[in-house]
Amino acid sequence: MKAQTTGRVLAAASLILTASNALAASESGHPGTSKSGMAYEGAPISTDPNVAKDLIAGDPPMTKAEFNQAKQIFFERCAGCHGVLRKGATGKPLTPDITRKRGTEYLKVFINYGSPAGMPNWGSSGELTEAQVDMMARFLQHEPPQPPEYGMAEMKASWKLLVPPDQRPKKQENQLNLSNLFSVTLRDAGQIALIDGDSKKIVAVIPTGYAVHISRLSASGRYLFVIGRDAKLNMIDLWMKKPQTVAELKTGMEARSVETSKYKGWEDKYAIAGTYWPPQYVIMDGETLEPLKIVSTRGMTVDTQEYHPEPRVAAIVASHEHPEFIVNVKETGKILLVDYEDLDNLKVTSINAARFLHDGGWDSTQRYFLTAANKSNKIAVVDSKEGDLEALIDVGRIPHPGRGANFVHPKYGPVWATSHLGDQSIALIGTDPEKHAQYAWKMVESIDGQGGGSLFIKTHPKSKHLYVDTALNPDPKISQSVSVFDTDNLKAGFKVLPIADWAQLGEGPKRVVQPEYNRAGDEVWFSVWNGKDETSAIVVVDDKTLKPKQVIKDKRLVTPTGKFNVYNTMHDVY
Ligand code: DHE
Repeated sequence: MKAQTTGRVLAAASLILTASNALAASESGHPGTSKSGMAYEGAPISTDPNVAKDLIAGDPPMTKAEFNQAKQIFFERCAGCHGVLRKGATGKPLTPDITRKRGTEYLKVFINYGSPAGMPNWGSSGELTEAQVDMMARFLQHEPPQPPEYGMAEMKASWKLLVPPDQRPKKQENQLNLSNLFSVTLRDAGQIALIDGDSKKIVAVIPTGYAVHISRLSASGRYLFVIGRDAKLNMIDLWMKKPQTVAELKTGMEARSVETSKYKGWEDKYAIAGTYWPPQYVIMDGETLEPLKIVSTRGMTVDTQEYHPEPRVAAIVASHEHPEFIVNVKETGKILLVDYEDLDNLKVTSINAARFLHDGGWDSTQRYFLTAANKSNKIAVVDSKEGDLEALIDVGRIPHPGRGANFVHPKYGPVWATSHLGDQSIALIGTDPEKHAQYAWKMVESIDGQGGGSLFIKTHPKSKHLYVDTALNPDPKISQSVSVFDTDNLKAGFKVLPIADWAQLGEGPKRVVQPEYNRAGDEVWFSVWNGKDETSAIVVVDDKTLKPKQVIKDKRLVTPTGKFNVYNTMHDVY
């Protein structure tokens, strides 16, 4: 099977639905789906192929070796969209009651040539051999083998308390300006880089889980939590002479989210990680990562009220209003308020939102959590004070805010903005029910950016600029640049900053991804995300002049994606 340059493994996605279908087709060899779109949705999971049950007898025949190989391919390439249990999510359900009716030949055509709805052309693209396509078509007609569950015994066995709290420094032992330190995901290296925001020097490179996803800070800012796709969680003590991992826990088999308790009196007390597989979350001790409480998210969907066996945990934020974690459950479309006051008598409020919940962030008052229900093209708003759903707002196609962007609009007052994967629009939502009640929880304006395929949008309370990336746009000109708006004069349209050109990297996809401000709010950092074997960079832009200030290039900067400024992440500034 052809190796992937970037290590990103492909799965279907009808994500990039811009007018550039022709471009998409030429890039991916598949009509309607860009290579980047395919790459975005799926990622390898670390499920051990040898753990599932023996070959299930029945038609169509498969050898045990074939079954195991097909299982591995499915987990790596297909589960991202179709779900591990093939119940369907972004991709169609593929349970045997459906696939057996279709039969081997029909399934082979689909796997070979894909579909305009977003299924990649695995066969004709050369990703799978003819024999593998045939094997996958047969495999799909068998009952899906379930990866193993992962409970307290497994978690405890994986737990490593490398430096116990009493052996850690009593005060900061290094000279770092911690509040302007950046934790940078080095995606395909399985590491993070700590970069000093003042000198722009890499001060440490720390091994973490596989294909790291995000970093979050403890409420005090002392501990950095990094979660890998393989669900390995690293807790890094930034006070040590040389910041290093002080505790580790494998929280499951596949994960994307981690957060820590932030409510007054509960700072640094707990951490929580949500997993894609098994579908559950775990609450841990905030100083040691000792797993304390595991809760399954399996249950009924919000709309059809059917049982879903695999509702994955997406974004998690920590409430500032109550001792609660706010947990997005993707497939059920429910948002959980998990009260961590009494873990033995756990109170969980389940809020009906919409499918499929993904990422989101706070409004500027940090009372309302705004989050994307991406396949419903809606933003759900949770009032964390009252503990209920405030609104469900129709926006553009496949909203993808990251944590979103808060600023004061000249007419509508405080707004929160999201960009979209599926179209070029940027939705502005009024967030001030006190002084601008007539605009609150409405999409007050939709402005056009330079294209679809946007993943992240960002501004800062000290800035008058709104930056929008378009990392997954099929047109390299667009994916390698960002648009920037003047928040006082959105009508003037956007300027385009050719970030990747400024980095002067030569060959490679060079996607420009995730704006992140420094502590002062006068610089914005962008990753120029290249292939694993190509040179990547971080471009620092002067927010006043919109000119490049510095390009950080270093051979250790392998596939940088997310960047997390300690102060801004710790205080939810965006
Ligand atoms: Fe992410 C955030 C899931 C692909 C970079 N990503 C998130 C969050 C979730 C998520 C649930 C919110 C976490 C939180 O706030 O608690 N991401 C997924 C996926 O399921 C998906 C679509 C496919 C996959 O298999 O992983 C996916 N994500 C990507 C990428 O391809 C990106 C661009 C590069 C990468 O590193 O893999 C990517 N995701 C990010 C980043 C954030 C993120 C940088 C944090 C943004 C922030 O500002 O908080």
